[in-house]
Amino acid sequence: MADDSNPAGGKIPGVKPYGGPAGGWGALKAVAGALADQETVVEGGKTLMRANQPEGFDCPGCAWPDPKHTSSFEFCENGAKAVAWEATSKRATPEVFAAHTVSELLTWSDHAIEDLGRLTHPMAYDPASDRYLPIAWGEAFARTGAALQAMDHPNEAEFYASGRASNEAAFLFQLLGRKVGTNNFPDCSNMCHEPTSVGLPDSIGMGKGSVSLEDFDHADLILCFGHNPGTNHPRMMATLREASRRGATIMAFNPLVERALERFASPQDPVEMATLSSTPIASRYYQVNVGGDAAVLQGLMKAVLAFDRAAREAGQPAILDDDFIAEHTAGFEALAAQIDAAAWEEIVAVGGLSRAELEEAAAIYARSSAVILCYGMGLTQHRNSSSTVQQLVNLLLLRGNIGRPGAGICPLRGHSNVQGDRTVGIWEKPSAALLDSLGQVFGFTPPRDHGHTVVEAIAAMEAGEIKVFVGLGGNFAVAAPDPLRTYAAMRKVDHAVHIATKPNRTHLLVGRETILLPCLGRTEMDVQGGVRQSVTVEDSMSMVHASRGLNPPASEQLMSEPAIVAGIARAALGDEDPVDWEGLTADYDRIRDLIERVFPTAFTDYNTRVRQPGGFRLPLPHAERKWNTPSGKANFLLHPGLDDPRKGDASVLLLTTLRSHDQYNTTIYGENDRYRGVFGRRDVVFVHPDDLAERGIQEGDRIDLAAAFDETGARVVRAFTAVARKIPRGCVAAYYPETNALVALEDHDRRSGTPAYKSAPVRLSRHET
Ligand SMILES: Nc1nc2c(c(=O)[nH]1)N[C@H]1C(S)=C(S)[C@@H](COP(=O)(O)OP(=O)(O)OC[C@H]3O[C@@H](n4cnc5c(=O)[nH]c(N)nc54)[C@H](O)[C@@H]3O)O[C@H]1N2
Ligand SMILES: Nc1nc2c(c(=O)[nH]1)N[C@H]1C(S)=C(S)[C@@H](COP(=O)(O)OP(=O)(O)OC[C@H]3O[C@@H](n4cnc5c(=O)[nH]c(N)nc54)[C@H](O)[C@@H]3O)O[C@H]1N2
Ligand SMILES: [Mo]
Repeated sequence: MADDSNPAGGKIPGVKPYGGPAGGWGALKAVAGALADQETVVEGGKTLMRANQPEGFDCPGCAWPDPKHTSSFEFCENGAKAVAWEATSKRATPEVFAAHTVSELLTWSDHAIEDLGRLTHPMAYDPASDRYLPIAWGEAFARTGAALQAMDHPNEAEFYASGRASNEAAFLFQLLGRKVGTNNFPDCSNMCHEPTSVGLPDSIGMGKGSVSLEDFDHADLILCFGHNPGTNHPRMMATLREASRRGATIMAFNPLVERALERFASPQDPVEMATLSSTPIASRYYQVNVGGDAAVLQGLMKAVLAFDRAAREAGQPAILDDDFIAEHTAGFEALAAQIDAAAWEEIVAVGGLSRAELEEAAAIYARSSAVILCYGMGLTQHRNSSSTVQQLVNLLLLRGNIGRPGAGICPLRGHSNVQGDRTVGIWEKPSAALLDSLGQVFGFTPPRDHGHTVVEAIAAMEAGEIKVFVGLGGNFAVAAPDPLRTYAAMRKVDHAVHIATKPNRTHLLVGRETILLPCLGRTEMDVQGGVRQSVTVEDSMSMVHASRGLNPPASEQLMSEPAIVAGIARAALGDEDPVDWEGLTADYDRIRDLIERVFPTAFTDYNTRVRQPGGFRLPLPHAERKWNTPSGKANFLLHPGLDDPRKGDASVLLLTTLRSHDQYNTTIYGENDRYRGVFGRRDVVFVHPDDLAERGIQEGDRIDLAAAFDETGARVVRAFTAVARKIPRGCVAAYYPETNALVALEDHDRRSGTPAYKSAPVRLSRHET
């Protein structure tokens, strides 16, 4: 296992080796720092203790589930930072906006813009003064309503959603969009786990994971492909740590050696904290090539098939689960033929793992009786990701590792309610069943044409086809690829309205008319008609539960997301619209009753069941081996062929763009990436020492990265610092969103449209001043 993750430590300012485990005292210190830095109001610590409690709020940090939702708060640095960032005492008041033009704010860093603090008033952009000025709520709604009514066609609107919105807000949002007459719902999923939503249904009948948290107690092997839980799902570390202590094997497939996948000290374990000890996590660490996972999966399956044949010939028990394959699956013969035909040479070259390594991992898989396969963005953000997700399933199906205790597939969702938003209808490609049901319950004819994904929305905006953009949270333009085109496209929209907690760069890419509507965050009390309301969210494992904020709102002017969506709806649809938007906002039980009517099977007795401690689990047929596919079976699916984003040019490197430990997507809390040994800066590129030497570049030198196949020559990021790392040859890594300029809009998963943020072909050269 590679351990020395920072060979050059000490020589470069802000880059030094990180020797400790993930977690531990460093994590506790970081929490204290985050709370102090944000001058967190209302007893920051007390707020934290109410996260993920039955009577508290759902942590906005990630979508990892809670053990039964009743245990004591699980310590999590990521969650603490998210809470501190939202519960800050800093305010972006009208006075603050009066002091800075939008042109000036655009020169600020992403960190500085959001660090202005919480939005306090509805604000409208004033082109004459180049400033945001306060506006009354009624006027804001009226202008947005008028803009939506003035369109020539409903498809001239985009309704973007980020994944923090509650089920209630998201349900009203999709109803608003469809009543306006469009399915243009680009959402953050389109940049995230869309290959899961597109790939899994063909394989196993549903675009969601199959495991529950309890399954981790029964697995004897856990495979981790392309995710970094120490930073992005810290509460998962408690689960992995337990599994490791219990003796389960954990294998990581990742081009970078991530510290938390090596060893972890639980801040909740008094012994580990007192003795500075830690628990080893992955016992096998495989440094796959960037974009090499499909090849690795082929290699693993090739070895498993070979072991199976050898076992049968030797008269030993088969490795494949023959009964499962016969009863529950289709397509095995074709898959076996494809795998047989795949050449080891290509598998090794593309995947970056030797045949011996692949056989070793496959042998462990073949010996294990219950296997869970977890994966994240390292797997989903490539050109063939929907198919690669299906290869993950193939590997599991070979030994019946889906739909029984301790086994299954576990996509790690990002935003805390990104899965729920999709469940309640935020989807640009809605099923006919959803539209039929909506039409029946609400007595209207929903649009049937499919709408835009994020990438398609940007293209339409660029082409001048979009007049209105409504953003329910998020930072659309900064999260998207190719700022050169995306920022310009954003400015072409006539009327943009952003529902947000804090200002960000997308809000500054103003068009003719741009409005900011400040909303309550998760941590805040939402009182409607004198009654404290709860909202509901769905975690990564399909558990739906209630969330209720406790802090006083950041400003008296704030409205809840459901109330804002209802306000826009009333203004856009007019008084004659029969939906009782005002009544729904006054009591969220009524919104849930409507969700239940539209989705009677999934949300039976919604209001009753969500009041039970821990909430309830949505039906997951595939977890019970009921396959909702046309064949009624789980399908082995073929891979269309390994990809070569370098187009045969060996001088091209593949760039993967990552999150640091101190950011939440486009929200940059600070400039440290503790576990990777980077402090006070983000302008670094991790490169293999030999790739540097080959180009005559020394570690610590300034370098430029240029998009490899860009005819304009404009897609360059300049003056980054080269840091040598143990990363496979030909692969480089740098932070998102600073390097999004290198990701071309056209480079996305062919089937789901998810941008290939994790395999951008680039060239690296010395920076010339
Ligand atoms: N603190 C914090 N928590 C978060 C977020 C955050 O930004 N900050 N974001 C949230 C969101 S929206 C999401 S989607 C999740 C994201 O969580 P993750 O999926 O963990 O996201 P990333 O950090 O982008 O990258 C994951 C890992 O993939 C590896 N990787 C890169 N390229 C490849 C590859 O080609 N193959 C393989 N096998 N691995 C590769 C990287 O080295 C990295 O360790 O986290 C959520 N939680
Ligand atoms: N290069 C590269 N690009 C990527 C990725 C990558 O790995 N590499 N990852 C992609 C992924 S996985 C994702 S999910 C997207 C993320 O894309 P988004 O979800 O659009 O981005 P966020 O950074 O999460 O959004 C931050 C903003 O959300 C607003 N906000 C925060 N809390 C709330 C709230 O409670 N309500 C409302 N209304 N607004 C709120 C604040 O204004 C804040 O500025 O980025 C994608 N982009
Ligand atoms: Mo995400």
